[in-house]
Amino acid sequence: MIWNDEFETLPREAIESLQAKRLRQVVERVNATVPFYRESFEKAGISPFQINTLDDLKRLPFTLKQDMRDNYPYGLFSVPLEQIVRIHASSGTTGKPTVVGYTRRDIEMWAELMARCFGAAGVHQGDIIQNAYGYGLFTGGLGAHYGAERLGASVIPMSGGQTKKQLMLLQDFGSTVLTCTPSYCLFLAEAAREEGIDIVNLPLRVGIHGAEPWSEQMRGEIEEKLGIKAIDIYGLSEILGPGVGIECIEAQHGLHLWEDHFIPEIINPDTGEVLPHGEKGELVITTITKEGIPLIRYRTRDITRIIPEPCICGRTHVRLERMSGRSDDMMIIRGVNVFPSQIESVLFKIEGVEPHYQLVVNREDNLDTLEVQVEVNEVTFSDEIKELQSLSRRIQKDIKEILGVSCQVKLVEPKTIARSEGKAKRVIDLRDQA
Ligand code: DLL
Repeated sequence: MIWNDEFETLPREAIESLQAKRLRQVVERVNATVPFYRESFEKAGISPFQINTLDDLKRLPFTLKQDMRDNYPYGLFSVPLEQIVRIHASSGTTGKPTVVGYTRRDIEMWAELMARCFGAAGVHQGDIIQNAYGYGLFTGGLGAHYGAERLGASVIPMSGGQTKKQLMLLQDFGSTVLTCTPSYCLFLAEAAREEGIDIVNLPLRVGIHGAEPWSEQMRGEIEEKLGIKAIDIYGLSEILGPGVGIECIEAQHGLHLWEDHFIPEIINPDTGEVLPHGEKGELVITTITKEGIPLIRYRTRDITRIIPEPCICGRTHVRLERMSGRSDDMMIIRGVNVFPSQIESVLFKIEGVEPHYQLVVNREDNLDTLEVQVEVNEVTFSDEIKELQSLSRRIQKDIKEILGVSCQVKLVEPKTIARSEGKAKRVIDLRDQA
């Protein structure tokens, strides 16, 4: 369902002229209200009045996560605190969190975009949405919640965790839509199997999964194990939270990014050069309507490409290919660049292997090593050593052939790898300690 027909199907020229107008406004505004931007424009020798067309965007400097840290907590806000009605923060792995503030209009806009996302995923009034994204400083829970209410569906604010209770509600409340990370979704499926719950035959119809990278193979696992359509949703707290982009259920290919509110660019992460549509690189986003904390050319670190072809669903907003991962998560193993999601794709094609894995990177004698720890199912685990050895050789060989990287494979017992209620931790990098 197209939630906002007027905006979701705007002709390309109309999108671009709206973007150009909004870009001029936001650049002028941050220049006037955020000292960081005034200084950064000055340093780059550019006046906001020189930004007139979309093409001028590339003349502006980037904003980095570090800039948000340096201006912790409120330094990048563009309105006085009295106008901020909500504050979220993303934890980050080191140091202080990244803080974002929303005005009343920002919250309205967020709810509208999340309602569009639900519509794109085929969700409508009458649906019962079990929201298992965490409520709290994390944007997932409240972001999806407000969108669900805006849509007019019934939302169950379950939050993450409490797996047994999740399963009880899925059965008793007849949830038709589940929102949670893809890794937690598979965990729920596993827990259901153990409890003897026939999850495939529950009313659940759609899963809306994001907040972490996942592969097409993982989608297959989820769809099969839960008997649902699994939809990829993208977002980040710095830009909004969930709802920056989503796949449509018609194509399930590429995430429509709401271009009346955001301008996407793909850059070469090493040089900062803007790449043409279709080429893979780092996603950079400029927010053009946000009031609380507008960001100019924010480097997301997420790796994707813009799919230039129009979509069959009728939406005119560009699509981003499923994220391969974050450039910070990219492992460089003896010179070969590898994303965890690429290893995931290889693993999930192999019979007997469970969709739970972790990658341990280390350094021995100045050489990087990669150990792939992956669970095997009960049946395989009880096999003879000979068969287990042959399975681990097969995994090693497939990874080498497809990704060009050598690794050690450690097959582990079912349920050895820690399950996550939110974002899964796929990589353990021991190199700094080596
Ligand atoms: O994860 C917001 C969100 C909540 C998105 C619920 C979708 C669903 P952060 O905690 O700030 O915000 O983390 C943002 O997570 O830069 C990506 O690296 C990653 N990420 C988010 N969605 C996807 C996705 C939320 N669909 C960071 N595929 C982003 C791959 C994703 N990575």
